[in-house]
Amino acid sequence: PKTIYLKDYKPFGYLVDSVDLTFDLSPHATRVTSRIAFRPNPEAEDREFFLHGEKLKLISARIDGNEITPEVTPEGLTAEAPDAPFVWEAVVEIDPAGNTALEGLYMSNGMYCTQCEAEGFRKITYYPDRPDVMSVFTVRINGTLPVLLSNGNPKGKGDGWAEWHDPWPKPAYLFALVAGDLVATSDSFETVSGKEVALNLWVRPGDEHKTAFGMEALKKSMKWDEDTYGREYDLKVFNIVAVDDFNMGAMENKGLNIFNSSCVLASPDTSTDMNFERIEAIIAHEYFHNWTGNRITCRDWFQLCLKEGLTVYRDSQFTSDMRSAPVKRIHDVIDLRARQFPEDNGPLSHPVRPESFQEINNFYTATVYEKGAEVIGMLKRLVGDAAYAEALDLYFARHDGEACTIEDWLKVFEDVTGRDLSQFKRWYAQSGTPRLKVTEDWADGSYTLHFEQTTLPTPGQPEKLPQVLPIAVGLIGPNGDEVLETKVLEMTEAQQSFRFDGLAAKPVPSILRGFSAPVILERETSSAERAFLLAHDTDPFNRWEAGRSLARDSLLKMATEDAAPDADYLDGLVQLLRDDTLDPAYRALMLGLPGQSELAGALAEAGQTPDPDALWQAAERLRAAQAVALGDLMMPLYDSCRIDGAYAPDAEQSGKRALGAALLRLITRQDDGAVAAAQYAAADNMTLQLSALACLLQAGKGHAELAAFYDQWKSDRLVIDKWFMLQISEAAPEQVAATATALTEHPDFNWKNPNRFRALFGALAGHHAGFHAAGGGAYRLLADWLIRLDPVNPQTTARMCSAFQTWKRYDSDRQTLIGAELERIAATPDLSRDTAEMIGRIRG
Ligand code: BAL
Ligand code: ZN
Repeated sequence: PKTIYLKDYKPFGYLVDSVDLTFDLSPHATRVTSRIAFRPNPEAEDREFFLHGEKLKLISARIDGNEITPEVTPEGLTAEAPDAPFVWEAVVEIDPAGNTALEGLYMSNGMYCTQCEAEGFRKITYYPDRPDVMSVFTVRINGTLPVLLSNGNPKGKGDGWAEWHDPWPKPAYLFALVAGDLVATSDSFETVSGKEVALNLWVRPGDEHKTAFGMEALKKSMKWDEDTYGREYDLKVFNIVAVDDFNMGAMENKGLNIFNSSCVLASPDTSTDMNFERIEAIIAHEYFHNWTGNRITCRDWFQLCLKEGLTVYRDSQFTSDMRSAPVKRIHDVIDLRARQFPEDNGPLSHPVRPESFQEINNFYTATVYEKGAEVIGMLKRLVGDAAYAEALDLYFARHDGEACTIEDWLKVFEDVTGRDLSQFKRWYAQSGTPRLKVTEDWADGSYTLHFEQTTLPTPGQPEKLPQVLPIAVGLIGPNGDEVLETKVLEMTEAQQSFRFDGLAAKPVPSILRGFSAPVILERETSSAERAFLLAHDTDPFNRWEAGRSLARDSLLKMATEDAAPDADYLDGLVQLLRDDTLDPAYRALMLGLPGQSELAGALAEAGQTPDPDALWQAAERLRAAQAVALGDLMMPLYDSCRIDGAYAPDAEQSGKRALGAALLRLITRQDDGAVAAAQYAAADNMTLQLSALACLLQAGKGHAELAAFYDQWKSDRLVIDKWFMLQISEAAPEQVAATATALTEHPDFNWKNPNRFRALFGALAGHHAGFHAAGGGAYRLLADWLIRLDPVNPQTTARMCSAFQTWKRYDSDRQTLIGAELERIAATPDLSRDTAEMIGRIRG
């Protein structure tokens, strides 16, 4: 496969003035007629007329009305084109019903829909399918299905046809078409300048009761983007469609967002609080793309973080404003450590702006998205809120309608602040997570913090340079009072010290408040000092972090030295749980333990080989110790989490249910599942039902409830995804592979549906001790199914390969077993480019 490099970027030889498309829909033989007005691009040197096109049957091609015979390859076509404006016309035939890869135009449950990002449009018709080619689109759909949708504003419709016109120039990756037997929940939004926007959320008949929350989330997002970023919506209509078969979470097509049904459909009886929060965030994310992604798009796919990092940052701000900012920050950091850190510190490590790829689909990663968002958070911290707002205004004013680069993005900050951001730009170019080592000095009222940053080599990058690190620091006096409020230290050197004078006594430092930079902090401290911060830190993130690091160190010592649970940790935890002034959601987070994979990573980092069984046992013992330490506190606290009145998926209620669920896990260890069974029986919403079932399964009980759950929900595909997932995630390690194998034989295991495939294999790969259980049964099972899925759906297969990315951490037996599976996948004939690239990188 060909490797594509950022440094080779060249503009396309032609500009596109307009695109007219006509679709004659038919499941196996859809005709796509295109009429495209091209003119020479004065910025381009090369006039080669190459149009991307894959899996297309070319029926006819014309230039200025004259039939031509282009040179066609599996990647596209080349034709002789004039060095003057001309009209291209082509007719192609495609097979949506045979398109199982779910890229381009495909069918899901009798409905036509599209996914064009990143390079799906080339499977619809011949086109310069690259984000820097922008045009207005007019679309006519001829088909017998009742609802026919495309981007932009409706232009007309009649029996068996509809026309749409999108006045905003866009790249082809934002094209969308939907045709189906759909029903809408409709509403409207009046924009800040008084324009009325029609809002529709389209679903399959039977799902109407799951649309209300999504619609409210959309309206909140529209208002928030006006209030916070001054961004107004720009079309007469905004359509959202829910689709069951979808590779991603959702897609921001202009005026016609398409959502994986799991990321938009919600109802209290079928969705958990976490589902609701995620749906609200994804609706916001896709809506926010209208400005950060659509109106200002990416010049090329190397710039993906330009839209994704910024839009993730914006959706995290939105969630912080709608819910609890500290809780959101903690959730984000848990997620970053669970998904981005392993990527950044393993064979798949790549910069936020990659410099090469074989298959761009493989770069929709936690690094591009979540680390990309962290980089924006750091930039905002460094320049301040006011300059950030000014820079964003300038970005929108200067680049509206353009396809931009990270250089354009940083330039608006440089112009607004006068700062030189060339060193900061390393965050986009340098991969790997920086380690930040901290030591201290204390003498004569002066306290000095010494920092040293290093980043280990990553694939293709043996040498690393110092990054700009905003380090938010506070100091706390021995009596627990804060003696220095949060101050942002700006570290730019490999080693740097910061002194604080005039202190009466040696303070305790609270470093990296709010997780002000995505680094691994290394500091030798005592349990007592961490317990002190757990009790006194005024920064909610670092207070949580103090507890988290106590738990982590205790677990590591328990796993490797057979140590007893840390008493300081347990004492501190009990104090916090008693504190009714603290938000229940925050207390629930305090009860959480670091993930097993995170612990394995910490051991590997320290040069030790993680033993998955020992880590599992350590977590079991620490949970048991938590239950003993909390003792009589648990039941009254659990009871206090009960909610009288109607269910609402808001921050307050979901915080209480989260704390109740965390306590129920501990209570179930002591009462054999009595309280969990009672909660299950009385549950009137999915959050309570599922958390009770999880506890029962974990205790080796709940067989009757599991069967009843299936019977109750067998016609709800999203709930059945949970049923698949839960049985694996709550199984004992030695049962995991067998449980997963049995579930692959269940009649409801529709493996071609990405949600179902991910429910089963995501749970398998996510159960650390089960996935790595001796013998390698789970490795084999996953590899078997990746090999089976690859010819059907390369994108979902390739994503799932990352389950193996940490393989070099483990002992030689496990490495041999995983290595054999990787080799077996690599040796599969006709492996997709997606999977071949991933397996190649993972094998190293
Ligand atoms: N652009 C792909 C889906 C998303 O990030 O919104
Ligand atoms: Zn996005």
